[in-house]
Amino acid sequence: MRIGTFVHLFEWSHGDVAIECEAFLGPKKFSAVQVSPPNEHIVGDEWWTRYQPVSYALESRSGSHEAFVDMVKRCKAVGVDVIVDVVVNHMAAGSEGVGVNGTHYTNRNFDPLYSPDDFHHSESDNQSNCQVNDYNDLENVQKCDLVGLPDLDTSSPKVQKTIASYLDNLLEAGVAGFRLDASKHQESEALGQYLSQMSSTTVPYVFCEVIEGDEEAVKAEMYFDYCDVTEFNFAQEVGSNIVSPGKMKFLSGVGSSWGLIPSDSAVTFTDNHDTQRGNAPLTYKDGPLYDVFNIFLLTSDYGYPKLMSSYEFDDPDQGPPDSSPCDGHGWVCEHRRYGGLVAWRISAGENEVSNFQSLDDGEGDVICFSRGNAAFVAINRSEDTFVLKCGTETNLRAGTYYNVLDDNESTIDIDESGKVSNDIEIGAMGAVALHLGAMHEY
Ligand code: ARE
Ligand code: CA
Repeated sequence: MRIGTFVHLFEWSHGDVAIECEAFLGPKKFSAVQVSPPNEHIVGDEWWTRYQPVSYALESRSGSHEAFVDMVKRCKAVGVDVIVDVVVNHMAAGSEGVGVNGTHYTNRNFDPLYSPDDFHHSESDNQSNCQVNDYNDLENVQKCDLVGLPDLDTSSPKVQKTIASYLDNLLEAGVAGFRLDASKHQESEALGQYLSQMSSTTVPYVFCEVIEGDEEAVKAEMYFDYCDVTEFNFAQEVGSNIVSPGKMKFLSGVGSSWGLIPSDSAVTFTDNHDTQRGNAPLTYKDGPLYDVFNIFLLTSDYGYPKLMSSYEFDDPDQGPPDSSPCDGHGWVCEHRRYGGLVAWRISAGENEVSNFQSLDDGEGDVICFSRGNAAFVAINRSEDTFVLKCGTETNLRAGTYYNVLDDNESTIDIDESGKVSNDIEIGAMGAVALHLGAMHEY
């Protein structure tokens, strides 16, 4: 079971990530931060320019090589690992261009890294390739170009060596993990091969971006030997029980019995940088209901949760604001709202969900559960204040606890038999979370 929590600081600059590690992520005990691809990419204001690599120089919209190394060092010093978004399924599209670090490229030619023969290509013409257009066909998904992006031949020894050396460079800078972008579009054995060619003695944490669609050719389980895998169905399945009222009561036992991949392989999230522009059930735009979803994400015993931290957007292509995050100018900073739950998860540890109760006479909007004797949460998804009755079982030992979702402003007493000692009001779309690590008097 994963006791950690990580956060994707989407499109934050290296300098701002370093500050956030020191000011918030470290003190709150986040295990890691996922950063946007740090390597050279095409020029442009859109966020997705970062997914079109031009070279593996660590120069990007987020900052210079020097700033990158400084960020990794500063985050590490406060106990926060840096997970890099690694884009190696493909390179930049187009017949010609220049990257943000001045590297010039032409169609399928990225001197000195890759030449046209290092890419999958048509039999008769190394300047063109098929397009990904049939998700039922493994070859098509893995060997054709994804949205027009020249597809690297990841089974080629030369390409594998080049990728492994990029990964080694990242580890040398102190990076602790990788998100392998578009893993679904790379043969899993080939992905395993380049990972095994790294020479660094550091063993990174690796997770693969695989969106397993119904009836599609690529399955998440093909990757389990090499990496954890993004479980996109967690957001869909759990989200649908949060979006509609009356269904919170169904959230006991989220896991394999729901058709999800094994918990130990799953990276979970409510939304990510793609789905918040696509089919996410809830995003920051949904206000308190989205908070309920994130609170469930972080208190669930399933998967390794990743919080999304966004900037506000109307246009889905829009790049990040030109200001410092979390100062109110265009950044959402969702992760700041749930900092207390990171320590809650650490207290909950390996304990599975127990004592799951539906508290509102079958209405199904208010639930509570415990994680062993270490942590307890009550979530009110209704539009009204709910009174958590004196006498509700928590499984906690007697004492006075802070509600960690309330910046420790309020305290709650638990009696000798593990029950709530007084009636407690939980606001609409609110929650109370208590754990052994946040007791008032002990
Ligand atoms: C941009 C333009 C395109 C243009 C292209 C080349 O938007 O119009 O053709 O450049 O010039 C991101 C953006 C893309 C962007 C790309 C490169 O989302 O719009 O293209 O960067 O700049 C599939 C993949 C999955 C992928 C999603 C988006 O399987 O791997 O599509 N996700 C990752 C990243 C993205 C990133 C890329 C991959 C590429 O997280 O941010 O793209 O590096 C079903 C299927 C899924 C499929 C999904 C959506 O659910 O089962 O497999 O996901 O539909 O199509
Ligand atoms: Ca591919």
